[in-house]
Amino acid sequence: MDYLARGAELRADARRPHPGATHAIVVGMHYGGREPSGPVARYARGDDYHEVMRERLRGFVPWLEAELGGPVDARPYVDSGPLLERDLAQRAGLGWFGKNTMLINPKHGSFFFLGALVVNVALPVDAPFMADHCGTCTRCLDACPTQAFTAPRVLDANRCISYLTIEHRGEIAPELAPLIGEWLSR
Ligand code: B12
Repeated sequence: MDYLARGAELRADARRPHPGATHAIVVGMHYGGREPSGPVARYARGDDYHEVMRERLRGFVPWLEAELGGPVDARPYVDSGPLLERDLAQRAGLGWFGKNTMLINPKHGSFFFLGALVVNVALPVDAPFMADHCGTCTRCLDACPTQAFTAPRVLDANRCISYLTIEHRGEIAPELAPLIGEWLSR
């Protein structure tokens, strides 16, 4: 994940990647939290979410322009740029950082993608989500097959099945492979 280091400076301020940007509209999109788990992660079962969400965010711009009565310079982000999407989403009031590092919404849980439409128009700003509803619960930490969390809200990506099956090149360490089980073969 060298790409993370490359964008570090731009990520420090969500306005920087898109010159002129002042506000962000942050959205979530469900990806089947109620579907059964299985060898293929729920998020990967449908069409590529980057495309789907970017297209939907683009489709939102004409509506916004009509509402505001003028052109809006808007750029959609779905994993596509140096933007801290979870951080923005927390600041936009969508949820809190769970112990598994996912943004959790009190009504919708954590099985949703995040996307942002960065715009150059002043909009009313929602209050950030300040509560932490995790309490003493550690179910997500305990459930991780490879024990990838070194502490609550700290993920060792080198042990994360998602990292190992998407980003990692080469052989998977022999001590991790059995823990990944059938997910390795898909
Ligand atoms: C790299 C990456 C990964 C890596 C590393 C993930 C990690 N947790 O470090 C890997 C490949 C392992 C991965 C896996 C997954 N990912 Co991912 N990933 C990303 C990506 C592209 C960048 C995240 C990143 O590292 N940014 C750089 C660091 C510095 O930022 P950060 O981790 O967000 O943390 C900053 C802030 O959010 C904040 N912050 C974070 N935690 C906390 C906690 C507290 C208390 C506070 C105050 C602040 C704070 O401070 C940090 C520094 O500024 C984002 C998209 C994006 N552009 O944000 C998706 C993203 C985070 N992933 C997402 C998803 C869905 C997943 C998976 C569920 C996919 C899957 N089923 O396999 C798994 C979940 C694994 C897990 N438990 O985290 C979603 C999360 C949606 C949500 N509801 O939270 C995102 C937002 C993509 C999207 N557009 O929807 N992912």
